[in-house]
Amino acid sequence: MADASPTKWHLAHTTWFFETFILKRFVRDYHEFHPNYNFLFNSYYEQIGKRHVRSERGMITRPSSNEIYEYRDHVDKAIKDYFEMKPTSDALQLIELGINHEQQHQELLITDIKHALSRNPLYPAYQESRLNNAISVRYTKWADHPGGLVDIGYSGKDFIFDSEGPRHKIWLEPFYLAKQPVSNRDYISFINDGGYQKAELWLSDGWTLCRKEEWEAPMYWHKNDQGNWCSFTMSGIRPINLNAPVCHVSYYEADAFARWAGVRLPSEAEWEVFASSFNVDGNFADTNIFDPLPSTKEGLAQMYGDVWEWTKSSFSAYPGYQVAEGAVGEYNGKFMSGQMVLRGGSCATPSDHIRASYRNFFPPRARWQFSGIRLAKDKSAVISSFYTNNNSIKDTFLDDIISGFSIIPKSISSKYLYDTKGAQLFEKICELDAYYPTKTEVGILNNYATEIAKYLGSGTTLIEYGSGALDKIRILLDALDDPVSLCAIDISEQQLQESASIIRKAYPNIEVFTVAADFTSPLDIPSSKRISKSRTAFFPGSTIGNFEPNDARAFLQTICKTLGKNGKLLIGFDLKKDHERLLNAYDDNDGITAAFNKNLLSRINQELDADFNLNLFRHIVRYNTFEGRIEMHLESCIDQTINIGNKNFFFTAGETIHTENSYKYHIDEFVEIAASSGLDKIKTWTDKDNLFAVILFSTK
Ligand code: AVI
Repeated sequence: MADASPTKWHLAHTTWFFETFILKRFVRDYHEFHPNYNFLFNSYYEQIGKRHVRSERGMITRPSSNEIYEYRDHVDKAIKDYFEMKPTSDALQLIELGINHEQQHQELLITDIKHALSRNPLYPAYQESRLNNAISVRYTKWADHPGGLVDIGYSGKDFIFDSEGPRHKIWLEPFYLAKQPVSNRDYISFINDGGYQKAELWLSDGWTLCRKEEWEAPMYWHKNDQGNWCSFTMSGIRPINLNAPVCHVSYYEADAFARWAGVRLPSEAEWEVFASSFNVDGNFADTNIFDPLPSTKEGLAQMYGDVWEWTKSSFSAYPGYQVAEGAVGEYNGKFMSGQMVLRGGSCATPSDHIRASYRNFFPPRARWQFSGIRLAKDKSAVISSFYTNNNSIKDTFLDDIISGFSIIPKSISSKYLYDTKGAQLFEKICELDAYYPTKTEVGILNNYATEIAKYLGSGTTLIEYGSGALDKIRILLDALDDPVSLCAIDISEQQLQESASIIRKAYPNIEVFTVAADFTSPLDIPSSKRISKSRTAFFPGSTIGNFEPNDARAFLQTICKTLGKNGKLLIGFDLKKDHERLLNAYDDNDGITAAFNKNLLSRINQELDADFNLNLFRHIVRYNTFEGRIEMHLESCIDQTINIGNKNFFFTAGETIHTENSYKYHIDEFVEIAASSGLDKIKTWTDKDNLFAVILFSTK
């Protein structure tokens, strides 16, 4: 393989580096080991002279390994002798460069041996497996950065490669960085979703290469006879560890994966501002495992070691960068074209070789390095959570629309779906056969009301968040032993009063309070005349799925505060399931959900004096596998300009406005989110088809 070199060549070349740049330059009577080695072992230094063709290094049968060891001994001895002669500071700097250069080749030794062994049909193992059975931790996906003016580049006094400086300022827009690298599990979803077959996900050069090389998975992956993915490792062919970071992907694959996931790769500055607050610690070559491991740490993890992380930054000069004089100036500077930066080191990098400012670079096609993916996304492109504002006054609405339409992709907060017409349409959606969540949840509550009531005990105060028509709470009220009071919280005052008066009539012994407010903020719950023994929050309908996971966590914490110690939360949420069923639920044949979605445009027309033509937008529903959510969008059918008040917004044909996210969870994913918000699971109830779950939690 043209990029890889034989082991003995690496040893000879790193030796040649010391001979050429130190001994020949600084030691007057140095005796060159062999007159032809300069030709054989010069890698790419034009100023040093002509050299052997890179792609034919594998054919160098002579000198033998023994002769190269003799060469090494000769150079080592000469360097040692030179140390006795008090080297100049210029020479010392070059010796340090030579040592760091050699560390780079230590990594290449591993990557090139791996490649050579992988080409042997017997798939020989370099070593016994040293993989440990680390259990990976689940995690919140994104670390938050406010953006602003930051400094990047090296600022200390130790050795660095010239391209790591000068330190300089750079402006970052607010963004999120994924807390862990993309796992093999995530990557298999991309493969299964036809990621390698969809041209629209790929950069043009990447797509051409993907077709030409017939890529269908990362390098070294094979399917075994049972159709399961395995990969060639330093311990031979092994099953893929789903929780370990994906590895041996090119920049093109990393970029296509990010596009598929609806996000992007980080810039090197975004990577560095986070990495610089961590000590360099991780799975490096020193562990001798030579394979990436699953993360065992909560939070931002594996910034260092395991896999080099492709960034979206091309390798280029920082402001003020100056190429070193002479041939060593060819070390980095001349590669500042057509290469992308990778950060953080890998399981084949010596640990003391890496630092936050370290910039590795490879052409976007390269796959044989231990290269993986960490994602990032723009903060401005993220839809804010459901019901986050406490009012819908015209100014806020207009501001939100203007800011949502001024970014790419355009978006509107899903809370604006619920004006009077929108709320009516949503009620119609709940009656649709295709929209299973409402009926399924009601079924679960009916089936298990007696059991739920036992857990809640007698004399409780119920608090319902986003209470709407107050239908589902009746199932609980009917089953509960002597409930004391009900506090219904909803943003719509009118609906609250209407529903509350119905409940008061039906349940005269229960004191009913109403709070018209944004229910995501902490609230004072009015005290009842009768003393209640406990507080129970009720949050049905999978509305929690309309929150971004971080916002969901924050909201659950708010509920915990309101409940106090030993409170209980009964919450309903929609489960992950086959995509077809999900897509049908959000794109019904009667067009009710489409009308619900498009009603947003009528609302903007009416309230903000806009001129949307509803026929020129279509309702689009997608399941985003990576994020685990249904997305609703409105797609422009043609190129068009929309006037909103005195502002114009241009929509290209096919461009979408992202209008809603509806997250779907596995039960254990949700329990984990709740646990990290201070809630312990008491019991889970589901329906027979596992479509929906209702869980009872208690506060700690
Ligand atoms: C309110 N929420 C739980 C609904 C959902 O399923 O996410 C909103 C909805 N959007 C389209 N259909 C229903």
